[in-house]
Formats: sequence, structure tokens, C-alpha cells
Amino acid sequence: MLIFTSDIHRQHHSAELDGGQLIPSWECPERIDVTLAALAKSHQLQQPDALDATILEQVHSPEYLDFMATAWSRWVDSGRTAQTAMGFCWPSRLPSHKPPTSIDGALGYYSMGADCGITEGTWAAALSSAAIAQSATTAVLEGEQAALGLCRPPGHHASSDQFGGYCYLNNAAIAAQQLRDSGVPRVGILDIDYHHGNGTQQIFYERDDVAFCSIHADPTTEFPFFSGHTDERGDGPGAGFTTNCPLPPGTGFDSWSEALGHCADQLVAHRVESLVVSLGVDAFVEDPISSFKLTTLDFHEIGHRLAAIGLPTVFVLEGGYAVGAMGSNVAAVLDGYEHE
Ligand code: Q9C
Ligand code: ZN
Repeated sequence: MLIFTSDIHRQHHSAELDGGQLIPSWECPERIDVTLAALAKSHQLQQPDALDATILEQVHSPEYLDFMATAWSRWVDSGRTAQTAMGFCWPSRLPSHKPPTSIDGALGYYSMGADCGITEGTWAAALSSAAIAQSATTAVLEGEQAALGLCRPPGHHASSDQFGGYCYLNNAAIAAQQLRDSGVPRVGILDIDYHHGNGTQQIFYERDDVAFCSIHADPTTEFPFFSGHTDERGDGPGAGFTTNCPLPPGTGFDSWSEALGHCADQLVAHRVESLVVSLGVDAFVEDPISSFKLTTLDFHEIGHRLAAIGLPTVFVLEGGYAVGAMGSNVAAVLDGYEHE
């Protein structure tokens, strides 16, 4: 499979608040090293083209993009010396809220948690990650049956105007929007990351041209906590175009696989013509921050099942924190996709 990757992701390495302590993020640069090492033998690696940034404004608000582009220099100008810029006060987003001019206030306004922040190289890395998604999408539009973007940082928790959950620009949404802009009438997004793709859901919640399906840990007990329940099904013209399959802690492949069948049925029912897969491998049994029990063999079967959906497919990398096994798990999905 054609795989897009770039070194620029290394410029991003954030701290996160974990159990009351600031630690180096689980979402670390080594994730890509290990994945590349596992994929380099049997797949073709390619650098992304320069980002056509006009796509960003179709997915994110201009105010948010402006904030992201300037946040680090505002942090430094405010006299801070910490290597990760983070907020400490979050709005519940009442209609009356306005973006604060203080950098501390703005960091809270434009984020949804303290599990990541903005470092000196975050914006460069996020732009490069978006470029990777864009190039993988272009490859599929130009006739590849499938392509993988090794996106880092990941994207599915980033909404139109908030970062969080290790995500800054929503790579899956960028891919889906690009497919739409290039004439694909109905696009499906299948999010198999362990966590609910709250950002992707929000971006397309009221649209009927992009169907969003997600299999994830029940938000009652798991991040992002405030979305991903079954009764969230889309709104307005988008009613019925969002499908959530929350599963309890400890879920193994039998119930996970049933949920995948349900999502595949939804995509067929919506007659989508191209697919974007938010490919997180954090449902892996040994993932350090997750509780599902999928094995590397299960990921192979998942690849097989995704191929059976029979649509041109853009894979974008999302989560996966069992760094040592991450390469084998991503490779297993691709091998299952490409071979019987
Ligand atoms: N420090 C993705 O998989 N919670 N994001 C971390 C507390 C946030 C996961 C645990 C998990 C975010 C792309
Ligand atoms: Zn995840």
C-alpha cells in the first residue's frame, strides 16, 4: 500500500496531565519510528506534497486556525518558559462566551482538556500531519484503491475550534472534505480508534453528505467522556448520519466485530462511495491507556473486513500507545486489507 510519512512530526512532543501529574505524552514521536520500521519492508513510502491550506478553513474555524498559528509565540511573549503551553480554565461553551484575549484564557477556550498542549513545533507538525492526510487522499482520488497517511499528531478529537486528546487538526475530516470537494457525492468515515471521535462527529453532525460511524469505549467511563453515546445520531439534515457503537471496558473481538458489522451496514445503507478510516490501534489488548482486548490477529481480520466493504479507502493514523506492538498492529491491518 502507498504510505505517506514525514519527519516533521518530531517537532511535536507535548506534556500531558495524567493522574494529577504532568508527564511526557503517551502520544510520542517513537510511535511513528516503530510503525515505519514495520511497514518499510512491504510497502511503498512517500513524502507528502505541500499542504493546500484552503482545506483547513472548510473543517476548522478561522479564529481557531489563527489561534493555533500564533499560540506558541503568544505563550513565549507572555513570559512563560514551560515547554508545553496549556490552559487551566475551561468554558462550558455557553452561547454568550467570547474568546478571551489572555493566552491562558484562549488556551482554555480553544481546547477541551489538559491531556495535551501546544509546544514550539506543534503547529508545524499538525500542518504536516494534515498534508499527509491530504496527499493520501489525493492518491486515492487518482486511482489507488487505498492509501495510508501516517498522521502524527492524530486528529479525531479535534473539533472545528478545539484541540485536545492529542489532536489539533482533524485529519480524517480533512480527507473526507477533500473527497467531497473532488466530487465524491457521499463519503463515509469509519472511526475504529478506542476513543470516540468527538471532533469528527461534531464537524459533520448536521451534514448528510458525510456519514460518521464510530466503535469506541463507552464514554460513561472513558475519554472523551462527553460524547459517543448511542443516542447521538446527527441533527437537522444530518439526522441518522452519525452512528455510535460504545462498548464496555474489557470488550473483546466478538462484540467489537459485531459493531463493525453494524457500521459497515450503515455505510452501505448511506450508499457512500469512498471511505476514510480513522485507524487507531489502541483497542489492542496491551495498550497502556485502554481496556479493550483486541489482538494483532484481530487487527488482521479487521483489515480483511474493511477490504470487504469494497470502497476506495483513505486510512489516517489515530491512536495506539503500546509503542512496541504498534508497528505490527498497523501492518496487520494493511496485510489483512491486501491479502486473503
Ligand atoms: N492523561 C487518541 O487516541 N487521555 N487520543 C489520556 C490521561 C486522553 C487519546 C489519559 C486520551 C486521548 C487519538
Ligand atoms: Zn484513541
